[in-house]
Amino acid sequence: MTTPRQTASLNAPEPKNAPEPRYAELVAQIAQELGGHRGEIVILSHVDPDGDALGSCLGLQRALKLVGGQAQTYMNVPQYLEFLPAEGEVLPELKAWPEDALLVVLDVDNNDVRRVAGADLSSFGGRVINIDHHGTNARRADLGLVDPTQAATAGMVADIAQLLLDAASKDWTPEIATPLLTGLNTDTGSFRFANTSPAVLRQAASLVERGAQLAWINDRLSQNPPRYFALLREVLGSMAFSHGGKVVTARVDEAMLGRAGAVWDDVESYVNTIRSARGTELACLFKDYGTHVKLSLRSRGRVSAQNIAVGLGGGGHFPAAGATVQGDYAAVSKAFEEAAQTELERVGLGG
Ligand SMILES: [Mn+2]
Repeated sequence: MTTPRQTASLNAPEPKNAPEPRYAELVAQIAQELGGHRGEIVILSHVDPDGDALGSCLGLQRALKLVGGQAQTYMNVPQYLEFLPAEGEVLPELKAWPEDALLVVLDVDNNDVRRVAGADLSSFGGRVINIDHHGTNARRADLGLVDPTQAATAGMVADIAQLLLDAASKDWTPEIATPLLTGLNTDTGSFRFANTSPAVLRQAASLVERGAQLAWINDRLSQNPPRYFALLREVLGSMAFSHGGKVVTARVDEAMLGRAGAVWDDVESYVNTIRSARGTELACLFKDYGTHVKLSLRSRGRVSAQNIAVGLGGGGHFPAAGATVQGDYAAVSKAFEEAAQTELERVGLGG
């Protein structure tokens, strides 16, 4: 499959969406190395962390601690996910690399230094394990498990946690299973997106059997503060349809955040609100920072959000992807509309 390219400035790799053929072998290798490591295991994920980023990190950290390891996640937890970690369990930023540290990077390509958050990777010289499900991953870790057929990184971490617990003759706890189920839940849009495969439902069922609290996760994820509704009014006010109603967009800028008393962390969920507009194939939420614009893309299963994001220098998955594009809103929205048109034409929806 070729990927349409919209700009000349791309150096993102071609997405590879085939399953990882050595999956079981790599899971076993990673579990063995993590379980045998003496010294601290530093766990990191991506900027703008989501439920899969935090859930994967927290599930792994808790499993490693249960089997006697030292593990610490560094992440700025967004407010809507603050219910998941205990106080002080996740630290915002690693100041200095511990001696003999092993680094685990979850849900993001460890080579993408602009996307990995929580520590300065350029000052780290130790071994790196990478576990990810993005097809755009360049696969250059010391030990990597990259399987784009997985709906979430958390499902892979669950397989690794199983082997860690087995080797130490320890049982699953709700505290380990719940964050991992949160990752499956959020990356599938609460088991509603096209990536909700039989495999991910089996992974979810298995985590519920191991004590994961699905109803609690959904209750906590669905709670919104009053500023959410104030910003929702702004987002709905900016909603626009294009390409004969097949594309829906909305835009948020600093002034709108100011009026609603909201922050950028609050914005991410609105793309899922606008994507439910009937007749649309593609939704895009523009986060307009003035000098650059962040795009959050969601597709309905016919057009590829990933193709459009990669064409704009970003990445992601077929149903959900994103890009950060330098330039003002007018220029970036024009580039997006062109990329969307190319993708609609590619799948025969261009007319
Ligand atoms: Mn993910």
